[in-house]
Amino acid sequence: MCGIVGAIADRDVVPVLIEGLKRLEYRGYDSAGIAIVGDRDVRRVRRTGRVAEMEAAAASEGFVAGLGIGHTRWATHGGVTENNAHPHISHGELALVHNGIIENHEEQRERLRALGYAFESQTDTEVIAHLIHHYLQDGTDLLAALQRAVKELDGAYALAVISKRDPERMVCARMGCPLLVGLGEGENFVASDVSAILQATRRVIFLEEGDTAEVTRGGVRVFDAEGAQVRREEHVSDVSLASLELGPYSHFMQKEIHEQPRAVGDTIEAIIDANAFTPDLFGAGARAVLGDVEGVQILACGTSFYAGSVARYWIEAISGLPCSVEIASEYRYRTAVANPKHLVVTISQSGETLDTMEALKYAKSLGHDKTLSICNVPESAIPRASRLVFYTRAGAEIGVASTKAFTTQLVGLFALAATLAKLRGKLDAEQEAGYIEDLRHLPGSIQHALNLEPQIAGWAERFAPKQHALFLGRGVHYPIALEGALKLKEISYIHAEAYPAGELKHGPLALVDADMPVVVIAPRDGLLEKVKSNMQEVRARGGVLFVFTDQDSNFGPSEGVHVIRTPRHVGVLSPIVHTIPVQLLAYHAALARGTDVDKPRN
Ligand code: HGA
Repeated sequence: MCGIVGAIADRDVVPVLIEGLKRLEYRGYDSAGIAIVGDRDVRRVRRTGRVAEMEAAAASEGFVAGLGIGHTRWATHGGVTENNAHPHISHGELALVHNGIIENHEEQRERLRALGYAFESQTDTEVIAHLIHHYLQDGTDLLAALQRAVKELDGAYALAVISKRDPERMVCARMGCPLLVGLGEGENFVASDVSAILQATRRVIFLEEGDTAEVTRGGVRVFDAEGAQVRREEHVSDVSLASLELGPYSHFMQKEIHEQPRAVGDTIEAIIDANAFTPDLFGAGARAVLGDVEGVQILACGTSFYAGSVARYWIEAISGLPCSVEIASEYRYRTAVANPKHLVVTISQSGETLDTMEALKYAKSLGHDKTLSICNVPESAIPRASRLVFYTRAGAEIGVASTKAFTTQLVGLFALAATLAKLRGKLDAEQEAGYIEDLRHLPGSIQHALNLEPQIAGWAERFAPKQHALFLGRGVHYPIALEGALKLKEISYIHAEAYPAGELKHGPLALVDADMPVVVIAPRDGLLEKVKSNMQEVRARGGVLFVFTDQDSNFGPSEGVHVIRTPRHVGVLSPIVHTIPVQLLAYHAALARGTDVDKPRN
């Protein structure tokens, strides 16, 4: 994902921009650049590849300035080339960085071409630079030109713009992509993520949808979508610098996998303190909202979608409410039938996932006003747009492959299932006490699963030369098989598919041979005997099985069947514990293949 950082100060801001871009590297990117306004001209340096290469180029060209913007690009429109990297410049006059996608870029490009603008890149972004330049020509100032330009854009953007004609300010805008302003002493900043500016300040203002802002050394003025000046609350970020450092670990993914006992421990704290599943866990007014829902609609993307898929099993089994789960980018574009008596639950680590945000807006437009967000970042856009919120307490997640966010989301979703059940009279005191006891033991069980790392690393060596892998699970563990396959392909680039084990005979069995390792999530639950039959189907075709099962299951290794035993079966929370081995398997397979774990390609 792209990243933005900008700074205006009485000191040289180039080191601030470079440091900020390095802090954003974890988001994944393919090229990087900075632009500065110095001695009444705009200069820029861009490079494909790593920020360090661009930094060296900036140093050799003697970049020093009190005003500048920087960007890490993750290409959506136009290939990974230096010409497509940001900042984009119009007529040597203004420079702009952009996160997001401009949907009407072709139409704008035609219009600007007719006005005489020549294009250097294939990006959607370049039209914005020329559009602002066009409006500057009739004497409009930089902020007003930006405000006019954004009115003509369809799509999503976070923008920061500087101009050589206006060395005293930087202007910015947000719609659909996060952007914040950092407040310093006689210096100010913009960034798409607070981690980019923590080195300089913790005081931040989160811009809201449709906002534009003018940032000078001495202050910040924010305007809403109608152009009226508004006051946005100042926050003090509590993201710890330690969470942005690797410490003794080799990769952020490894660090974050190992942080899960702590992350889950922090996330269950409020439940343990209350010693109850209470609507208060979900914010003010939750009793009224949750008390009369007749069903649950979960909307999410990627790993969060798999967390929602686990939750469906829990919600239906524990509370008796119907629950459906849908990928947000599908839901937002289809004609859905709303039932306003259903609770809409959105799940997003960052709270800024664009498709999830748009799906929420669409659900609200259909009449859904019972909304709950499960999110890791306080004050982000999705919780702000929801009536209720459950904040996971995973801490900053730096690794691109989500790990601790997933397991803490599962904790929040389990609390929701239990709370809905209790409100509907479906959870007696004994069951409630049992679930709370299960949660209390969860960090310990996760630690036990983490201790299996050496054995799992041994398996990963065998996966490393393979091209394909199959993951199987059943029931509430099927989404864990999906998550395992996603993690493996995302960071090791081994093609991996997940199937509900019962589906094997309806096609995928044709793929199984000795070259296709088959990973099975096989806990000691009511489906274990069924899963064992599915494993026989694999063995009969010469497939080699790698099975994660509980310590107390009656399942052992045999020829072609490798077994690693996770802790004793932990009951209903078993999917959370069984997530750990598939994360470790993906991590070590990636290490064995020598891929860049924290910055996977594409
Ligand atoms: N559409 C722009 C910016 C891409 C982006 O925001 N990625 O996360 C481009 O392709 O350059």
